[in-house]
Amino acid sequence: MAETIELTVNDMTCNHCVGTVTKALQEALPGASIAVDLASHKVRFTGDRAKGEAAIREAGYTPEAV
Ligand SMILES: [Cu+2]
Repeated sequence: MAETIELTVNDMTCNHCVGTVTKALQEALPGASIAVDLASHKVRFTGDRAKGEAAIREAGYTPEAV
């Protein structure tokens, strides 16, 4: 069972951002379980933390530890 990573992405401000972050994570972590919540700015995914953080940064957002 893969570990679930939880991050805060405060510069994710609308549903377009949610879509961009979700797509970036899907591409970086094929087969991962991914949940992005706009209201809480929380991003959860299974798999490699560093890869997920890099994907979020490359998409133009700032992942922070919860
Ligand atoms: Cu947005």
